Amino acid sequence: MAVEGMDRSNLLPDELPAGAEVLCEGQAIGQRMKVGPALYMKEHGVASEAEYKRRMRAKGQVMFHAQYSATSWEETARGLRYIYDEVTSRGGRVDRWGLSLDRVMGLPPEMRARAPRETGVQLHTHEEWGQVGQVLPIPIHFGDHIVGTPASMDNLRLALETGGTTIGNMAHYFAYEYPGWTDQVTRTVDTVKALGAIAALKDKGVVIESNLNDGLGSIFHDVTSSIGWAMLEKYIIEDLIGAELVHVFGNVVTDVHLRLAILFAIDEIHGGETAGPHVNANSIVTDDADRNAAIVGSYLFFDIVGQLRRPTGHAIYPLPLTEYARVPSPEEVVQVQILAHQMEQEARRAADLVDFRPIERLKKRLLEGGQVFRDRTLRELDHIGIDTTDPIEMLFALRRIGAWRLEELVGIGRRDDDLLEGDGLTVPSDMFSYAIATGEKLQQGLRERGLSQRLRGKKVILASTDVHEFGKFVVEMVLKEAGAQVVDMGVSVDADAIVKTAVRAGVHAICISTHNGMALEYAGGLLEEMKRSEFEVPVFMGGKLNQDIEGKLPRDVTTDLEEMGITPSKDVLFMVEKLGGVR
Ligand code: B12
Repeated sequence: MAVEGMDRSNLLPDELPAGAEVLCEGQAIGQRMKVGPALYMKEHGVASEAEYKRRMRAKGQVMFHAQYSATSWEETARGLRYIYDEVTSRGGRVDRWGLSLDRVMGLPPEMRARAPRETGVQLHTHEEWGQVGQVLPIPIHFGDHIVGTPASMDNLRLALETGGTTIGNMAHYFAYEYPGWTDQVTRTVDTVKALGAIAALKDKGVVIESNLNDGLGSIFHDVTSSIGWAMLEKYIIEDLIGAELVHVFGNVVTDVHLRLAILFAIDEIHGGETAGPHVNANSIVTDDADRNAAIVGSYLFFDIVGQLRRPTGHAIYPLPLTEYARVPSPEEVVQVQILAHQMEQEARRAADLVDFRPIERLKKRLLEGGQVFRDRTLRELDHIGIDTTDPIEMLFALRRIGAWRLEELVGIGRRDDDLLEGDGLTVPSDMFSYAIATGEKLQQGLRERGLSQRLRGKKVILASTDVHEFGKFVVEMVLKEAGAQVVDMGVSVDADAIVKTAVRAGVHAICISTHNGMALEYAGGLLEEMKRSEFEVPVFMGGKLNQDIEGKLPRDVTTDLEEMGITPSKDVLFMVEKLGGVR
């Protein structure tokens, strides 16, 4: 079934090089690349995280993952040492840690200074990269902004040299934009080259990681689509490229049945062979840290039970209870690591009470639906003239199609003509259900306050500054219910693009959703651009209204934004009321 406007000529540019040649080049570079040694390799006598993980798995050890990054490396290193020492001295165990790089690290070094500063650490020198592998005696997960970015080759080399062997993040290739970067051909070619290098290092235990909830996989409405997507990634990375792929998931999965079913499904997709990186925390929490203790305790219990039942090698990630507000402090990381360690004792005592039959049934459904999604995607791509054996064509075409169009085209909830009966087989994603419920509640509030159609005749631009799109999705639901005409610019939109479109479309207001600790810097750039274009309309900003300041936790900047003339608010109904008064 062809979709209008979707054929080879408008999915692929003319000048794409052949995937096989780029792969060969990457493999040759990979053979010359040096891996480590990191501190953990020397301490444990292993060559890679995968080897370390398999050893721990054989011992029946449940592993724990910690994530911590301040904005400077110095502060990050200090925090990490504190976390490791404190958890260890209190009888806990951290088995691996993840580095959260600032998104600008995905840009070539010469472009980084011009991009707005966001949440996450920046590594400025070779020495800083070198210290990453030496700071703790446990494996490092380079989960963000290495491969899949415009800086894929350089970042891969530096990550390997410091001793990283689990390298992310394939998901970023498909769903992330990098500020000011528009050349997707070069980015794709470098990504495939880097994957070729990783394939050459497979025997040394180097693996490429993809976070299923951090790319297209987090946007699909149906979990079977995410599982099908995992199968597709495996086809591209393993069958076409020859590298080893591992999957992370879980950030937007609340339901514990689903968490376990996805874990087991992923393990089956990988033939029960790989040592998984970690199961991410369920980060859909409330704005009350005390309540979050129950949410975190519940998923930790079941994630641990899952590892006891089926040791996939995935480490457990305890989520700091203040997740909803901002990035955590080292003390908040320690608190929840200790909670998780105690939870392991509880889970070991009660694991036999869990009935896995419903989970196995759900897993089977996910795998069946996923297989249909994967097969249909390959068939459709082939049908429109994409060479499904060429990794460059595959990556480029899938990125262009995007999650929503792909799901519309091949998802099992939309089409039930073959292999499966569609009814009742979809498994709605938690995040999507949550966003819809939030939007509907706000729409109801709008009606109760008599604000329906208050914005009729108003044209409004809506955009997200970064990858977070559910806040924007909810705001759009409300604006439409209020009768506004919404110009949706999507996610990861640069400020100058917003102003250009705003001028062209003659909008009455600009609404920005932002979450990455860049609110102040982004607002400054936007206002400057508006001034340059002599364009003046009200600007609303919502989401996480904070700014990362070098070395410190992000600071709330609501007052600063107000002083600049922006209306900062998380309250969408307040925005509608205010906007209703704008002529
Ligand atoms: C889901 C999620 C993700 C998903 C996003 C999936 C997707 N496709 O959208 C994924 C996994 C991809 C992700 C990635 C990252 N995330 Co995130 N993520 C979250 C999470 C868990 C939920 C956000 C969400 O969707 N909430 C649901 C929506 C409906 O609520 P909302 O966004 O708050 O919107 C409401 C209001 O704020 C308001 N609103 C929103 N926008 C607007 C706009 C206007 C004009 C108005 C009036 C109102 C308004 O209306 C909504 C309805 O009430 C939060 C933590 C949390 N629990 O809040 C972290 C969080 C936002 N993420 C965070 C970070 C750091 C990241 C990363 C940078 C991590 C990294 N280093 O890679 C990356 C982003 C990289 C990039 N390039 O952008 C941080 C931000 C830290 C900070 N600024 O202090 C948070 C707070 C987590 C944390 N504690 O560290 N994330």
